[in-house]
Amino acid sequence: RTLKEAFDQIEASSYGWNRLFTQMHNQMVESIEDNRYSFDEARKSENFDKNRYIDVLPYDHNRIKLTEGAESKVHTDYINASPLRIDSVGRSYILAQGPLKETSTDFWQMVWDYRVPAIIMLNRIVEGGMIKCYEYFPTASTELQHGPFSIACKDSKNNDGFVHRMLELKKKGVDDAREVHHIQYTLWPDHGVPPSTGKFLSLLAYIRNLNVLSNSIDDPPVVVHCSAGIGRTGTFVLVDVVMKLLDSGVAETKIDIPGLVSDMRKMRCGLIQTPQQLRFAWASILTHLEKTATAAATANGSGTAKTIESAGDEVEKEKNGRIKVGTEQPGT
Ligand code: PTR
Ligand code: PTR
Repeated sequence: RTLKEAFDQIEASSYGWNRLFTQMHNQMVESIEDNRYSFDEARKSENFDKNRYIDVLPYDHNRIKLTEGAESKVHTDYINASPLRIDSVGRSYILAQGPLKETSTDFWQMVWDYRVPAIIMLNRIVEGGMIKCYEYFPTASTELQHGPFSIACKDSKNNDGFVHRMLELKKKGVDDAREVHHIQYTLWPDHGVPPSTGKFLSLLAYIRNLNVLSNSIDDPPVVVHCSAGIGRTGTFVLVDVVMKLLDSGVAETKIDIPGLVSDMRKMRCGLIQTPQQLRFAWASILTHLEKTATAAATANGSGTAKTIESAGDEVEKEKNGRIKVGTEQPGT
């Protein structure tokens, strides 16, 4: 089955996305209840306050360890962040929660330790009147100090829906200034989806063009974060990974999106938070496939490539209430 056929099949049932999502969730809960995955380090008293949400923790078996506990209140190697590696396509990311004031130095320590070339931030500082992330980065021509690190903003450009900042990171006593890209997407509410697949794909295309995403597992990882570092972060990474699989020549009929999400969730829990986020990621991939097909047809000179009804438009329709998704409970 093509990805479009699989999508349409889920779509055909009014509770298709909820059912699929619940199945994936239950699988994960079973493994956690089986104690196959533990969060002991995250729950230790000296680390617990370093978590933004008590229910979003990195697994013991797959967490980022700091080389130094930096200057946080309690000196440990703990940070709420998980490596995510997809070996077959050479992608390596660090998925993290939005830093707290108390963990900002740890965050910069992580960026330094792993030679992170770019930080992709998918949230705003304040959402729905609540603070969702500490402002750990400089926004103007100011320089911030976090423990032994100083971070300066060298350049800032506003794009359609996102801000691209060029930061310079220095560590006290080390003669080395590192450039770190900071891309902040501002159109994505937590537990929600971006306004359209097209807009989201332009952000992804922009980031891909910066050449900061790894192509080999030995390349340094980018950091992707939102508030909890699971919902929006998981959705973003899923789309990038599937596009990379397609780029590398894997046939779309061989790509199992739910299976991929389940594998990714073994590396960080809760990736992709809602059935709508899963649907949005899938729809974005379909929009990408259509664009590639249209471009190929045009390049072949056929010139008659008809725009297939885009999955992105369907997301719009859903907003307008013309397509109902997931309004029924699974199993009913
Ligand atoms: N318990 C929190 C909540 O549901 O509000 C955890 C949480 C917060 C989970 C935000 C996901 C969130 O979204 P994101 O990972 O996209 O920041
Ligand atoms: N809330 C659980 C806990 O604090 O132990 C962790 C948990 C997270 C459990 C996610 C299940 C989860 O499932 P999924 O990855 O399918 O969202």
